[in-house]
Amino acid sequence: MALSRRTFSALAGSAALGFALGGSGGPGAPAAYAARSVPTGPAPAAPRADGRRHTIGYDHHSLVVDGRRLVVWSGELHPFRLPSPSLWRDVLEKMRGHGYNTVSIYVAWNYHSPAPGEYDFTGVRDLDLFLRTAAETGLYVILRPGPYINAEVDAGGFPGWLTATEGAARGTDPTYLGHVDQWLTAVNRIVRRHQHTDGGGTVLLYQIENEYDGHVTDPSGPAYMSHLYKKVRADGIDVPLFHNDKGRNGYWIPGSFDTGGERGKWLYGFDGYPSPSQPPPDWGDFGIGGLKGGATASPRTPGFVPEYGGGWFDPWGGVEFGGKGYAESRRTRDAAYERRFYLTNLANGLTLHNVYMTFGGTTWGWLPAPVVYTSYDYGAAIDEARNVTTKIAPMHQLGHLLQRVPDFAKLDRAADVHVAGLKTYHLTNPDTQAHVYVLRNDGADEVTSTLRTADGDDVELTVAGHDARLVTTGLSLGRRKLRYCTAQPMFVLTAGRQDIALFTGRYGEMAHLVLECPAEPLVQRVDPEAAWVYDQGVLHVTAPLGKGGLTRVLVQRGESDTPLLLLFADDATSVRLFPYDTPSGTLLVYGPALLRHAKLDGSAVHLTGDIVGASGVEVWGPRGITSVTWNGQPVRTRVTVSESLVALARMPAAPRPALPELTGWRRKTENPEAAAGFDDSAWQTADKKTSFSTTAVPAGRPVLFADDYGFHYGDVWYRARIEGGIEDLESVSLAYSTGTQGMLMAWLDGVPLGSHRMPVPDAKTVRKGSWTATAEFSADGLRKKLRKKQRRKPEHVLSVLVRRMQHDMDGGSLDTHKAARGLTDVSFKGVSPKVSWRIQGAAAPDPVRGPQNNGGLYGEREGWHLPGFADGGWEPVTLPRSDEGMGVTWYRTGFRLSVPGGVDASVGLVLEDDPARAYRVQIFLNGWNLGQYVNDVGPQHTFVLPNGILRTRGANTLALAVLADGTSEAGPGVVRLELLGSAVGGVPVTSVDSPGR
Ligand code: IPT
Repeated sequence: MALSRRTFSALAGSAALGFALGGSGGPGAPAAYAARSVPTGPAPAAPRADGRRHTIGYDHHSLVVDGRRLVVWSGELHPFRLPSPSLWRDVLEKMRGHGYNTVSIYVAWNYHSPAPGEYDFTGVRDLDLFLRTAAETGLYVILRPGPYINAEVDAGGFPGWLTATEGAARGTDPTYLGHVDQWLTAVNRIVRRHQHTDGGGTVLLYQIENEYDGHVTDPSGPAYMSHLYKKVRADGIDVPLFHNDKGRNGYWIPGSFDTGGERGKWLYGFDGYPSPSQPPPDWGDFGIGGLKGGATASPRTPGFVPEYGGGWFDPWGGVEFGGKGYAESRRTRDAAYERRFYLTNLANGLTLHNVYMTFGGTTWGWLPAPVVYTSYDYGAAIDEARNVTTKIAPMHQLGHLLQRVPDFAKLDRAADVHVAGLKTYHLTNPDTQAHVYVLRNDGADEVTSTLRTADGDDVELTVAGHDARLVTTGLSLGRRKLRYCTAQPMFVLTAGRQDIALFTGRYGEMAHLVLECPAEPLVQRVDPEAAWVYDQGVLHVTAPLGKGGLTRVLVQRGESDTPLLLLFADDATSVRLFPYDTPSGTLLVYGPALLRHAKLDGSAVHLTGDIVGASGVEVWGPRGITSVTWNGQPVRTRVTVSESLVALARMPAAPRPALPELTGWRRKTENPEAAAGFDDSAWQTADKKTSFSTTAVPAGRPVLFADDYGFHYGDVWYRARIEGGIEDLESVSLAYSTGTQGMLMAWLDGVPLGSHRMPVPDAKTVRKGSWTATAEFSADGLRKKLRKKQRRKPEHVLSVLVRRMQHDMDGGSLDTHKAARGLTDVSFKGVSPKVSWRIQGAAAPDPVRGPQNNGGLYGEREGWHLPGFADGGWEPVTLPRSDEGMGVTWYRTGFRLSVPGGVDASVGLVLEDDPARAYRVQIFLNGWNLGQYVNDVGPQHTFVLPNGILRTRGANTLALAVLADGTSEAGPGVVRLELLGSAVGGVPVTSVDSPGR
């Protein structure tokens, strides 16, 4: 393939060296390929859609953007898991404020393609808007459009319709590749406009496939990768491409497949989700520990983890192997886990990090893979309700550090150091001679030990059990030099006339900082806690962390000398410190829960952001600033000793808006399809003989797989016309395949035969993926219910409703997404009637909410879930309810919210009931399917209602579709709204289009 002109220009400039040398590395390439030619220096400024050309290169240390080293500190967020485009900005700004410089996104093919050849990038699917918003926020983007993504979504991101097409996926089958090319064309048409290389946006890197190891068994694997590579290039994508290797196998290193002669624009990446109960693995460049996998597989490209667990997904609940809820993920992979594992990555020389997930969000509608429930909170640093959790602290501290202390972009392994009781890594920057030590405690008990630094200092430090500490020596703190500090640096910056350096650690610990000062300085205590002593050219400062919030110490030699302001903060304090670059200089803002934006206008500083708890505001900035506004309101300030402006009064905590009780319910039962006389003449006939499914078609019987009839999402109805008497019927067997938590209900001539549900996953089945079962209904019960005369009739109707969950993922390139969904085989014992079938799933996809919004329940087909549906004739009821019997019942009500303007309230819907009751609920808010609640499985009880779909100042309609399997009484029980978070600030929220009918 010929390189486009644009590609050449992207290659030009100082980064060209990185490219030229990048070439096809491989196991034999020299590990010492260090391009010392790219010096240690400031990282590139936060990216924008600035219309200018930028170069993206690399050497084995790091990416090199416009000739400057960039450490990528990225967070994963899935736009499809936050169906309210305004809120993308909210989460992106939270990420930016808390130290991320990059957002990584999967683009899910199934979310954008309701049918072959149809691609929807509008409304909640507006990829262009997402990429614009990321650029406006100043974040780079790592784009990951598959075609296969995994991601705990339906079919791993493959569209439902693809499950019914010919040809094996994830290989070179021409039918498959034809569909793939259409998808990539559609995505790339948008992405092309947002590449950082030509300044249209901030797309930095682009991933093809995900965890692809099909080549182990399929010799055409390299040809498949080559096809994807060339296709993406042909579409005008010229940023570096990469793949995400599962299990650190060294798969798809540079040179492992044909890139059409193009060299040096391919990175090797691998992922990892290490268990919190094991010591963090050494997967880096340095081969510490002798492991072959990880970055050592590709010595010429920078160490890159496109996914590194920042939490973990939670499976459906139930017995032993069930999910325990996301509080548990957040507990087992807590802030210390992140510190310990991410510092180990840093110690291993990795410089491209993506935290999967940083905001997990909601797998709404029928988007979740069968293994997970609706919430994809992931135990991430930012929770599903958009609240920043305590897990943000290590992310914030590391993220700002990696962007603002350039020494970290170019580290080499240095001489081994032994520190008793602590696993120790030693690195050094060849240009600045700064030394970095990561000291890790893999035991449960706190360890106090001594580190002998390269300068010969003995540093006593304590590391808590299962935690780690970063110690740096020889760092430039503006115009002065740090000898060492027991607390972790977070940034060094210059604001106005002074240098400012922040050091962070755990609450209550004592930071000990040693600064080289050839002449005795003048030290001023801004806060009472700190102490110091000057001794033979060094200044020792000690400061307890967190006790008084922020501790400030001012170091200066005389009036003419540039002051150094040392700041000390514990975790909770550090996340309220926001460095921010403006065209007229750098600011530091302390106090609020979030700084979104800052603007300098003459002597005025205009700040916007969020207040959660009562907080003050303090600002350091360029000289000459005299006034501050916060969210448009003037703040009365005074000037402090450390040359900041500090607010005279604290801003009050955010109010907690009251939420209404949910009353005024109306109820209506449905499933008329169960009745013998129901008119199904408009339904499709199910009489196909062959299928592309991986599930076998039973000999001599029709294909009943829902996907073969175009029904790819949600519930599906079947009606069989049975010709011949059923007097001798012994039993009916219904074989079906649904994925975990699927179920069915069956009726004969309108009389309930019974229900069946997939066995609860146990140790054996939990990892198997596809769930199939056979429901056998004996005719004994039927004889009692159906009178003889009726049984003798020549014609009967069997009605079956299958709650089919989603398609399996295809992690192994085995076409497992093509396992059938719905009924797979039906047989009758004792009689051999003539049987003809009809099938009905979802109506035509909702043009706004998309195909994953609805299945084929009667109420859904009739629009009972939509806000404009007239339910006046329904029976008024109150909740909780206890109803008998099997079938589908709907409940609707409306409620109004009046959250004060300027308050960002995050609201959830909570469902609770006696866990012995076997029923489940589809939740529709303003017509949007926001999840599935399974009362006797759980563990999810709280469903986040995203603002935008939720009208926080106006009227809302809630509709609940309840499926009761008849084995117990059914609810709903308690249904209520709950406030999940509240901040003053937030972002302007545009209502998400929610057609009423
Ligand atoms: C890795 C996938 O790449 C990602 O899509 C997601 O499924 C993640 O896992 C788990 O949430 S797969 C890896 C765990 C083998």
